[in-house]
Amino acid sequence: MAETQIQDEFHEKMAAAGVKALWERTMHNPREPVSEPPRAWRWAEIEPLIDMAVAETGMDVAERRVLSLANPDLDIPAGASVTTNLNAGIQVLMPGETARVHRHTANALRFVLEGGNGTTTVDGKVCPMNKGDLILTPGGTWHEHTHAGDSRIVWLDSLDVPFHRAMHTQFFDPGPAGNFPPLPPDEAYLNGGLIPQAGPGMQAPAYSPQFRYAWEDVCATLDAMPPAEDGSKTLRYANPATGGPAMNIFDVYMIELAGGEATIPFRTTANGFCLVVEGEGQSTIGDQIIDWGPYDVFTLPHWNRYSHKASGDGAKLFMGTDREILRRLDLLREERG
Ligand code: GTQ
Ligand code: FE2
Repeated sequence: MAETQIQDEFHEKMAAAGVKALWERTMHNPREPVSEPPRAWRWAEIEPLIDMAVAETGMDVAERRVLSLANPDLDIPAGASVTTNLNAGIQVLMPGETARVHRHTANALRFVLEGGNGTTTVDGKVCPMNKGDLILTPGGTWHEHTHAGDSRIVWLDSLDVPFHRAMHTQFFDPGPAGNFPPLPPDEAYLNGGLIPQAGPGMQAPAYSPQFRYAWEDVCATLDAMPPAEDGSKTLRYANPATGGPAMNIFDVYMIELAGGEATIPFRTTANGFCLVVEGEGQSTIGDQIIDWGPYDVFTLPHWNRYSHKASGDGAKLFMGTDREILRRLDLLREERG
């Protein structure tokens, strides 16, 4: 706004009254949402920072030793986001270290990059953390980490904290842990289609009763399923009791790409990020091309049309999205092709 405009009486009086002229702010009403460009974080750059972070911090100082992936398009002083509604970071736990029990309203997941003899205990269920495992801590569940191995454990954390921040629904309890709902062990859910029913001493929770999704099971399911027309395979980490998303408003997938075949272009009002689990390739996202390799992370910001293509040997991409938030609000739009 020009200096002279602010000086005039109309604008002075509007400012004093706390109003603004809409016609001076909105030049046009865009038909399509404005989107951010995709962003990528390179494992080659992050990996050396892990040892430096360990040298820099004890758990007494850091509580959680997390390198947050800070998207410059979304960064605010209150905290980093990887994409709209989701954050992500690389967490490291050293032998003998523990992270104290706590719970929060935000949904959280960990995808293990370097395993060892570590565990996450979620509402009393002990979940081993082996390479490739996914461990959920749905909002409200008590969780803590232990490490009885002899080398570092590294995982990708992702939480829907930015959404809770926007909704002002972020609550945190430091522990000690309260009463856990009595849940069957995760093993009781490992035969898809056979679901333990609630009964005496067994409560049906509002979230997935399964907290750990082992890498071997993911690979076995991918091997057993047929590819789509573009050669890709997509599996959803589901709440076994409902077939719905792994966590209420936080949806996660594993995508296997055949080498050399580009996926059918797709765009959605949802926001996602991909962690490259295996393989190398490139993704065309909006008007950019992102080359990627193991443990790189890149974003799929809303309404950018995207297509993935792995090099000769194929690849696996872990994807987290806020799709469920938009779907439940009837705000999901998706276009293939
Ligand atoms: O591991 O419980 O990256 O509570 C941020 C908050 C991880 C966790 C994060 C958390 C955790
Ligand atoms: Fe936590």
